[in-house]
Amino acid sequence: MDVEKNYQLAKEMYTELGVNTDEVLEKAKKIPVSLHCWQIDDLTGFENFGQKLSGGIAAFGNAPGKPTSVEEYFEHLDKALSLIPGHTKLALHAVYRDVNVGKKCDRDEITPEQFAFWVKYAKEKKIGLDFNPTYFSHPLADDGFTLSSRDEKVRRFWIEHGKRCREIGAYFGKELGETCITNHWIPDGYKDITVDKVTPRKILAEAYDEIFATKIDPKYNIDSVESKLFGLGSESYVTGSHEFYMNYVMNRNNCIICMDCGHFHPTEVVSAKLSSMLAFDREVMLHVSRPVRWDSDHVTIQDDETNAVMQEIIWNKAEDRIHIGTDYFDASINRIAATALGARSVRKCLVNALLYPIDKLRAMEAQGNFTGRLLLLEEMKNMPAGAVWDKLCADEGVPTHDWLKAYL
Ligand code: RNT
Ligand code: ZN
Repeated sequence: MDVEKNYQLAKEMYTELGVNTDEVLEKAKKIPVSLHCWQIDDLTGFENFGQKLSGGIAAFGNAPGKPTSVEEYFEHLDKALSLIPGHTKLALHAVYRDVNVGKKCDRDEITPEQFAFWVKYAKEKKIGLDFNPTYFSHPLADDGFTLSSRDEKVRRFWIEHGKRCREIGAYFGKELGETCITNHWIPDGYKDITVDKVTPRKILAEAYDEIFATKIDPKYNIDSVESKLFGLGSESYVTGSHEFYMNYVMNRNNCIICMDCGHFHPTEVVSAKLSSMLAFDREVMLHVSRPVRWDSDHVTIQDDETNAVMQEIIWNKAEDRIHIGTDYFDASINRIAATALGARSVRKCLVNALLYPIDKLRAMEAQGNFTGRLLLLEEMKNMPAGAVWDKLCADEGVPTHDWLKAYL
């Protein structure tokens, strides 16, 4: 396949529509996509190698190839990263710490030095780092409550964990010269009909107030809080709902909202929510996932919703305010391929969005030319975006279609 020849043909076609594909390529490479580190090993982590995931989330499937050691984990991660073009960040979870560094401790005492190997890795790979406290897969999360627990001892443990994680996030930001987003998600909730839905939310707001009390330069670390609709075992009530976090963020102004595409009612879409955040100059963290009937965490693909999310970002020039991250874990398919596919799909959708003649579309909309708007939007779907994507891969030194061969 002649990537260059195809690209030149595509370039000509886009030029006729007023789209400069060379500029598109430049932009498309630079937008950070934060790849979660946990599809590689079903979120097992290194803290207690081989431990089972728990806390309202689960990875289903039994595909062979799950790493059996930390060394193997990194071989697999290296491989996945070698298939992903463009500026990548890696989103870590606290359970991916090196327990052999420093004194033996639990999650309320973790330190930046336990993550120094990740900083080294990130520098080598020229990637950024994001972070996530792990408020689950732990005995103190077993009764279903962490930061909104009524048990002071349990709550204190997790508040300390949250504080430590922000410091680690700031350490990443300083070391790498790229802001770290530390995303807080808790599983807290009740399985069955809940009569007091307010008390846990008041407790949670106070817990976050404490976690975020110390100011950290947003150049180094920004915190995000991730809402959820329901979880396994918290079907009736989740303390950290979307409304709770929207109110928290607006009232306190100490963190930003994180929206996971799988954490809303099945007919609700994140792409429809972003404009309301942008209208008030709010920043948003995204967990781009693919919900199939529920919060199933399927691998991100180029579906309508992922395209729509990227269109909202690109068409509103909001790349600096909406932070893109992935979040999925499917153990039924090859984990390296899954990791690469999701990240590639997200960036493909970014390329697709960048290739639209958005100024023309906006002008037609403002002038009331809805016929032209619809006709052009439809026409764009058959344009050769794939040839531009291939060129991006070739420029970045990652395979175009060849990587599929290993799996076909
Ligand atoms: C869980 C949330 C959360 C987790 C990760 C592992 O429903 O989506 O983001 O998937 O923290
Ligand atoms: Zn998520």
